[in-house]
Amino acid sequence: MHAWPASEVPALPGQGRDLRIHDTATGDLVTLAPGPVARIYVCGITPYDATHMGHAATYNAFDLVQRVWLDTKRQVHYVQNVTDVDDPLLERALRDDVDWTALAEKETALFREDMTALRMLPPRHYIGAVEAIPGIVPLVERLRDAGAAYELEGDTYFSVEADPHFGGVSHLDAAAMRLLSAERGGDPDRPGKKNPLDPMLWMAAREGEPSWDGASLGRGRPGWHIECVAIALDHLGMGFDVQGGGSDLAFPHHEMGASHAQALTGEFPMAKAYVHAGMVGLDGEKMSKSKGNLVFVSALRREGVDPAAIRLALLAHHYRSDWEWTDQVLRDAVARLERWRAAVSRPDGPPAEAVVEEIREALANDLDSPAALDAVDRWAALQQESGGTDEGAPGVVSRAVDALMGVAL
Ligand code: 5CA
Ligand code: ZN
Repeated sequence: MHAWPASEVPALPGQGRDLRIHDTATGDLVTLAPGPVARIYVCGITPYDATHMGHAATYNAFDLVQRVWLDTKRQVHYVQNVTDVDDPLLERALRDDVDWTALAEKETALFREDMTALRMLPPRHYIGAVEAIPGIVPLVERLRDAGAAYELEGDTYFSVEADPHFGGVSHLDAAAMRLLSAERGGDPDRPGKKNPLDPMLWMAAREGEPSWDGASLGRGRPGWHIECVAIALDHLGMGFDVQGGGSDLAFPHHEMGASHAQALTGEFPMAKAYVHAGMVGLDGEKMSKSKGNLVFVSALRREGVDPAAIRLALLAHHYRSDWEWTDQVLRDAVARLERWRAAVSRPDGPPAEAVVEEIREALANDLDSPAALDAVDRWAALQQESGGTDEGAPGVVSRAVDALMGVAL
């Protein structure tokens, strides 16, 4: 499917830094050394109740990853999926008595608009689960033929025992895995499974639900984890640089994905770094579609909030921390945007080189966007207090803020 239009990324003077980022699989900060084309897969939305502030915060983190890479003069091959068929989407369509494809299309369109307004760079390949089915079926058949998958009452399950590295992404103990599996789309209590954690690869057609031709698997629809593996391997291949998502994807989604890919290719893990963003909450609870405690990007835009202020509100939090959305967070961001715009509206100002380097340094250091904002705050305060004589400095700061953080001043 089509993605959304790219905003321009201004070129900056000087040289960007290599990104050091926290990898969940090793539990460490790793300095990534991508080739001339850095490869990143970011898990996309399940298209209902888009785009809430939690989504926006997670996509903001991975937009920063790309901007740091682009600043090192690399190209970026970015792939994102849309889980446009899955249980929660079908359940929502049923609840609201709407056609599931119409719901998915409407929400995906809204997500594209929000991403465009927030100046998030688009993926080169934006792929729906439904359009990926012809590539998913042969992978499931291969897993089955290799003994890594088995059939249970017509459904096909992956056997986690097929992967000697299983657990190597999230490092959780069995009890925690079982709990999270039940919470996040698994069915650990279904009788007949070899291991309660085994996830479904292919679900046989159910009465009243959509289904597709699955060749030797029979009619059905794909499981969630194999969807992302098929899309990532098809477009990026094994050993790409980053797989990203919110921290709720570490287990089971990224763990199972790495296991599927291991069983298919013999390599582990699929990505060089597994990067996870913290959860955004509202009123003490994780913002989630199932709880319904959501603040939407589009609702704020409708109220006339500048998308650049929303973006600054996201950037004010370190991507790995869990944080709460409040009215004050937005008020602070609106005030900061006003200060920055005033500061860059003059033709001259304090020197820009140091602030550009500080932003670079901060973002290359595990995407420390609060430190980057702080650097610009200090420059803007200096501009307001005593000004400066460097001709063109405000333009350089303005371009740096746009190129490295996606904020148009
Ligand atoms: N379609 C799957 C991924 S393949 C999915 O998880 N979709 S989602 O719509 O539920 O979430 C999209 C992304 O937003 C995921 O990376 C998820 O981790 C992230 N996300 C969801 N809720 C929050 C939240 N409250 N805070 C931060 N990130 C969130
Ligand atoms: Zn995914």
